[in-house]
Amino acid sequence: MKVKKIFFWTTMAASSLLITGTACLNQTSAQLLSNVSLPYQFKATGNPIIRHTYSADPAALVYQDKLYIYAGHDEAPARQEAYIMNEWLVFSSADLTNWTEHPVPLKAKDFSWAKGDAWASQVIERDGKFYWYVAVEHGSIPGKAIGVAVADTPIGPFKDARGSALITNDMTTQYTQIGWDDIDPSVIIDTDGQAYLFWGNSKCYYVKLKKNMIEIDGPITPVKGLSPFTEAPWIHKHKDWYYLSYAVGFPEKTAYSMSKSIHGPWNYGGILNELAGNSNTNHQAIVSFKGKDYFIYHNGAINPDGGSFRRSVCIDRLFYEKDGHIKRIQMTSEGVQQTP
Ligand code: FUB
Repeated sequence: MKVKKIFFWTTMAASSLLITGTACLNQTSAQLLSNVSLPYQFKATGNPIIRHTYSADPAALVYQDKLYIYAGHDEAPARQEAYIMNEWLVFSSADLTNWTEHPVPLKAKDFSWAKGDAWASQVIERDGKFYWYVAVEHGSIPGKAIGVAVADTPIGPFKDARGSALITNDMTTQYTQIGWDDIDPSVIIDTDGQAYLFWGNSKCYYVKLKKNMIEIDGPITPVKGLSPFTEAPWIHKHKDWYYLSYAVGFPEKTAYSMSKSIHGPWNYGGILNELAGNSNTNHQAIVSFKGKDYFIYHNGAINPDGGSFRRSVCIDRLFYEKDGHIKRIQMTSEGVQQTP
């Protein structure tokens, strides 16, 4: 069993968190230092759903009867206003109330060519293998890069699938000179079997992936019609609409565009989510699970030390209009109901 150290400041009432795992968190203490054994079981009693550790940039995967959430781990100590993110975390639930945190399945250092920064990511399944697309800082090509890890199960163990980055900053300098545009990968396998990778900061790009899921298969193309795009694209399909949701402005709201084709044209659908409390970023995943649709995001709501660099994953309901538009998300502190 793997043991993870958790440093957690909190003054929340004991009743706000039910822990059924091997560690018991004293919710009334000013500073909490405890060891949590993984796998670790806990109950979500509202938003944020994860309160024993900080979690950011959620990506969701439904596999068999479970929802998996893959998140970056915010490790910055209280009052340090910069990201410290070395690893990704995975959580699973069959009912959105009872959750398990699994042993850490992937770290930035698992990519030998990467320097660090376990930023946003997404996992997708194809032919029984699980592909995890991640943003990291490249070790030798200046700027951020996207790598891909592979596993035989949704909880790993994952290993670098290529031994090199899939996307590097020099592949997109014709579109923007910044070094952090190649982040926030989101992936989809279309109904005809073609896989696509979307990503970006300031500019949103997409590219076809080969069937092996670890090589690109064509030119990198900027996505048009998303303005003003900041980052955090999430591509998904619902009925016969493609949706590209993404962060706009800064601090970030979430907006979306929709199209009948994955190649566009993308029509702006409006704001989907307002500023997420106490966090200047707002990174979403959208998923259907057991007949309902969910919006999974992070905020900085954990007191007193949450904020933009100690973020926490939340889940609220998402509703489509009859014409395919998406209703604005209502962020709640109660969160979602337990699924049957
Ligand atoms: O977590 C690091 C970065 O912050 C992500 O890559 C962005 O989407 C923003 O959430």
